[in-house]
Amino acid sequence: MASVVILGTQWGDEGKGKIVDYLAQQAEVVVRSQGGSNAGHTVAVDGVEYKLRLMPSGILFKGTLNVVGNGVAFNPKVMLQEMDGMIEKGIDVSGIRISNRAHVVMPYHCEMDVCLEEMKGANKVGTTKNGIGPCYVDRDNRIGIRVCDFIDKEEFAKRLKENLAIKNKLMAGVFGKEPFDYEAILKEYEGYADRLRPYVCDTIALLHDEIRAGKKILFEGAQATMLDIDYGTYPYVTSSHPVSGGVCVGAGVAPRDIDKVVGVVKAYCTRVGEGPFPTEQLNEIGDKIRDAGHEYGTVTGRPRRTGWLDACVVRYAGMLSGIDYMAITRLDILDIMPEIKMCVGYKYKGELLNEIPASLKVLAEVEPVYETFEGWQTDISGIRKYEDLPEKARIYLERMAEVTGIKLGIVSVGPNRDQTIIIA
Ligand code: 2SA
Ligand code: GDP
Ligand code: MG
Repeated sequence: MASVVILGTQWGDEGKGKIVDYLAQQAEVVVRSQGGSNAGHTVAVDGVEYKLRLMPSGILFKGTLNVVGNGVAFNPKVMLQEMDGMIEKGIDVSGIRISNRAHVVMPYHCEMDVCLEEMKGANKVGTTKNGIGPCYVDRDNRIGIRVCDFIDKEEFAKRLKENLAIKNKLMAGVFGKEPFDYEAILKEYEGYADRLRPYVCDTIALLHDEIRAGKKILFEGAQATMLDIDYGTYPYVTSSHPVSGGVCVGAGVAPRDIDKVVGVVKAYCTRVGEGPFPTEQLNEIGDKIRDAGHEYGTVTGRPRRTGWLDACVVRYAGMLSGIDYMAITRLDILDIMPEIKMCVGYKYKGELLNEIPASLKVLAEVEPVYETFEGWQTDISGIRKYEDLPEKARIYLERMAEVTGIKLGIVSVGPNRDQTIIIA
């Protein structure tokens, strides 16, 4: 392993945190390059569960550098809460490095996220209300506040004033809300800046040096391909690029510095928030999967929508990100299913589609073409070798590789680090 990207191939919550944690055992640097506190990675180590949002998962390993890249929507309050939680558990946080170019999530971003969702009514995106979209909008509107400005007292005071002059007009005039208090935000954020200043640096130069020194680097994806602002089910997407190309922009590394791309694939499929989901099972099968898999949002606690694996989506993710191999997670959740289905194509008005349709109207109307597999109906959570998996499980996995055109690399059969099968 040299530098590896780990990303989600579906609509998120594939179990990226667990796979990152597994591979982070060999990593020297773990990097987040997009998203922010909207992410929720649950990692179980020695029976202890850690819920990480902004913090790179490498924090759970001693001596690892944990980089929050320039592409991250950085919420200092959440970062400090996570750091304090780690310190309480005796975890060393001195290896955190925060990009001086990352954009800061401000209280008005969170409020705007809530207000916009309310205004959209039935057309809401179903965001996590973490202010991620509004923070990126300010970046693109060129009025965002970057970490380098946030830790500079004078600059921060000036930029906050400029921003509130605009935001307070919007809040009062458009949303009918109370204006934000300049002094209160200034004081709150100065406090955060004082604590976070020692961790801020030029992470681009840092990563460049680490790469040249031959260090093992893991780029940890948040959200997933179908939530990508350009490639996902727009507008029901997040505001960043969770594909492998996004890593270059969000961390400041060159394409040639990425050696491998791992696509994490949940053995079935889930989605939180609104938007089309062709293989969704709004029936007792969906309920059974949700119950067996405890499928509820890590950040918001929302019940996740559930359905069968959509191999068309995974194939698309492979194409977009150049995935070298798949890490299949949560295969054990399907242990109880007498029958399992996999979507291998879409039909639209009687025609077979070769691509994921751009139009949501079309995607909402496609009819999944399913292949049906016999369930193995046995507990696989204790299995550690591929050849020891029931034949019926291997048939399912091998068909997945065939339809997606992506090799199998890892199969996860439980949340713990050791519940992992490596396929040579
Ligand atoms: P946002 O908040 O602007 O990024 O929301 C836009 C869409 O992106 C989806 N999204 C997610 N989907 C799955 N998991 C996410 N993280 C948390 C988790 C979610 C939670 O790991 O469980 O706790 O509910 C995540 N973050 C964003 C979101 O549902 C919208 O569809
Ligand atoms: P992420 O956002 O992609 O990191 O995924 P989440 O952490 O939001 O959700 C995945 C959940 O599945 C977490 O609770 C993990 O501990 C758990 N998990 C990961 N892999 C497996 C697996 O193979 N089997 C089971 N049963 N749970 C798993
Ligand atoms: Mg998650």
